[in-house]
Amino acid sequence: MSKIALITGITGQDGAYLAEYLIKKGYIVHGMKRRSSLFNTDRIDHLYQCPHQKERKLILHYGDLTDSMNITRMIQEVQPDEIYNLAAMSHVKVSFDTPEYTANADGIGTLRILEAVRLLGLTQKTRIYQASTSELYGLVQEIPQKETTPFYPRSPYAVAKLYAYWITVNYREAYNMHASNGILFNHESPLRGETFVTRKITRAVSRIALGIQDMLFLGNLGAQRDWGHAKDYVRAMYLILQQQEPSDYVIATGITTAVREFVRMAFEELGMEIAFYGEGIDEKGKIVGIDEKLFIEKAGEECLEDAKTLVGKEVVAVDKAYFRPTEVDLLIGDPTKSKTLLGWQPEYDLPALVKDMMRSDVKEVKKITLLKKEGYRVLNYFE
Ligand code: NAP
Ligand code: F7E
Repeated sequence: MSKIALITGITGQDGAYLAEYLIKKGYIVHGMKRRSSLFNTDRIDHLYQCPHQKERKLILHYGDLTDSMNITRMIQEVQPDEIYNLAAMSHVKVSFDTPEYTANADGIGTLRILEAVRLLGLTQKTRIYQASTSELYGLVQEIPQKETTPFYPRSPYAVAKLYAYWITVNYREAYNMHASNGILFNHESPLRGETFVTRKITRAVSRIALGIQDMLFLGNLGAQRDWGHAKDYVRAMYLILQQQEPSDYVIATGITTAVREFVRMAFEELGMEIAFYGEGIDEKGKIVGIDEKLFIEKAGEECLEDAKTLVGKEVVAVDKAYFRPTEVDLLIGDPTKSKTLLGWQPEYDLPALVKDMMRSDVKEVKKITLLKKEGYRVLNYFE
């Protein structure tokens, strides 16, 4: 008998990788997706199966974390062995603009799932994974951060996730449920949303190098994050639910890097050297050199002449619109518990992550440059 998993947030970065991973393991995967007036399933289209097909491995349901009746009905229909609660308004900066909605979806949404499992009498059948976050550490009280480090959230997003963290622990203790938190540090991939900083960078660097964008505007270049690859991190989610006892785990690489250095690594992937000068709001990044052989290998000979004209030009600047009212300056995780108890080990390091993201974005931008040549209008997104 195949195990049945229900993934909320299946259309997101992690949902897509997790669905693929679980289907390969023989699971039947049910996914909850929000209704949208346009199709919003790009990340899982390769897994999609027509509803008329027999013995489907992927079944989608409309749903929303803010609607408890809908969640309860869906869990009743699916009778899942495992629930991965990945759905969330996941953008920290946006949460300052939508604090009430964020609290409802990210905080109370988790309660709705736990309570539905309890009311449906599934506490002994259904295991629950809650997508907790390194943002809980916020103004860090200890370096590196581990499971016992006190939390100090610094955004409406993090405060909502703090509620979700503790209500998961509470239901575990009160009702003997197999409910666990994965405290995941930042994880990225070619599927990362375009407004998170790593994807914004790899996308913009590809567009600048291939001549369809002039500038990359960023916020806090000095912020440091412990970045891993989403493919490695969804494996950890699965492992957490396979443990006999529920518990909470930090998933991280143990290495931290500044946003500025991530920009440098992205340009370096294409053989371009960038130097930063100035401070604070006046800091700029200028192209100071190009390794032509590497550029041709990574981006193609046809773009080289245009790329050479970038040498000496400023291509990165700071825009305070991207600053946050309260910032999380430094995150670095200690994954000792997950390595020891789960046997989890990441396969990607940061250079391999940057390479994977750049390869994918350069490929994407090349398609756009072809369309541009055919007269299509190409927008310059600075988000
Ligand atoms: P993501 O790409 O932003 O995906 C979020 C998913 O949640 C999307 O499928 C989105 O649907 C869905 N969603 C948003 N609001 C919803 C609602 N009210 N009802 C139902 N679905 C809703 O996020 P991710 O990077 O995959 O992260 C997955 C989870 O891990 C999130 O809970 C996030 O907060 C948490 N997390 C992420 C990281 C990280 O570095 N990526 C680290 C720690 C924790 P649409 O496609 O319709 O927008
Ligand atoms: O920002 C700085 C920004 O938006 C990273 C979510 O998945 O990971 C993510 O949250 C850092 C911050 O991710 C820009 O100020 C500079 O210090 O990529 P981000 P995040 O806020 O760390 C955690 C673990 C989650 O749980 C969240 O769901 O980069 N930064 N300039 C910028 N950030 C953005 N987005 N855009 C900029 O222009």
